[in-house]
Amino acid sequence: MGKAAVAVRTFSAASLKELLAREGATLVGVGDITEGLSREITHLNRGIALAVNRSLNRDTVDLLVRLERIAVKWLKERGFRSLAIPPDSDRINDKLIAKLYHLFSHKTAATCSGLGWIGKNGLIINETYGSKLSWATVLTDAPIEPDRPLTESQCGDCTLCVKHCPSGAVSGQSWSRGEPLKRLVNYEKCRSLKKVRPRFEEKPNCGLCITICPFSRNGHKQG
Ligand code: B12
Ligand code: SF4
Ligand code: SF4
Repeated sequence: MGKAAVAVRTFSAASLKELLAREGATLVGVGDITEGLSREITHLNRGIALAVNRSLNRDTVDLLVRLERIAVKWLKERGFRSLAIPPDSDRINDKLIAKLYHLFSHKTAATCSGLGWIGKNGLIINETYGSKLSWATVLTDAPIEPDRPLTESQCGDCTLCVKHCPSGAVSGQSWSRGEPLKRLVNYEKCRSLKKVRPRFEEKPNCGLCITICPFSRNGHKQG
């Protein structure tokens, strides 16, 4: 006789969400990220998506890391395992941390927790804040009730980021969760703009696809 399935009791993350909001998070969601995990971390099938309404600068990274630590501590106190994915591992010159961003994309946790979809600009679009938010993710094995995912683009007929991208990097295709291999943005073109426009040297890039987006014009940025 086969093994009887053991029902795992889920619990609400309402108190964790409230705690993180008090500590400065603009949005917190929980996603079932089972489909988006690489082999090494399949046991950590919940993603706590954290977003702050700030540009991705040093202070923002520090705030996101602090929020991640609070979530990790909260989970540990309840006996659960977790893994904090650094907000901006690309710019941190540390071999171990640099490996983590290949294990998981913040965009996956954001769509799985229903906090946004992937816009034609390749970025997470939240319907209130657009793509102005900066993101971090804590993966965990805690059986938290997940929020409802977003699986389709809500960009509609808009093509503003396609028309205005100075490097011609945005292809204009629409994202859907069922078609993960679509190439929405040519990142080589996006990166190459830095070489010809020295004023972007200190920045990761021009960011025009954020400011031009109608969804980004609503929320007032804090930093
Ligand atoms: C490397 C990197 C870059 C590179 C390459 C871009 C890229 N690949 O995204 C470069 C230097 C070009 C870059 C540029 C920028 N970046 Co950048 N970057 C990253 C970094 C460190 C890793 C991204 C990565 O390689 N992921 C791996 C690939 C495979 O996944 P992905 O494309 O990110 O996401 C896909 C999956 O999530 C999938 N997906 C979505 N939902 C689901 C659900 C399921 C179930 C599955 C299976 C898959 C799936 O669809 C996504 C799109 O194809 C992330 C931080 C992070 N850890 O996420 C920031 C990040 C993506 N960057 C960010 C930003 C802000 C920028 C810039 C605006 C720079 C700036 N001026 O600040 C530009 C924007 C250019 C653009 N239009 O995208 C933000 C995006 C915020 C947002 N609202 O989306 C991030 C999340 C950093 C952060 N902590 O907030 N970036
Ligand atoms: S950051 Fe600038 S160059 Fe890169 S995709 Fe956005 S608008 Fe284009
Ligand atoms: S500018 Fe328009 S097409 Fe581009 S991401 Fe925003 S809503 Fe989507």
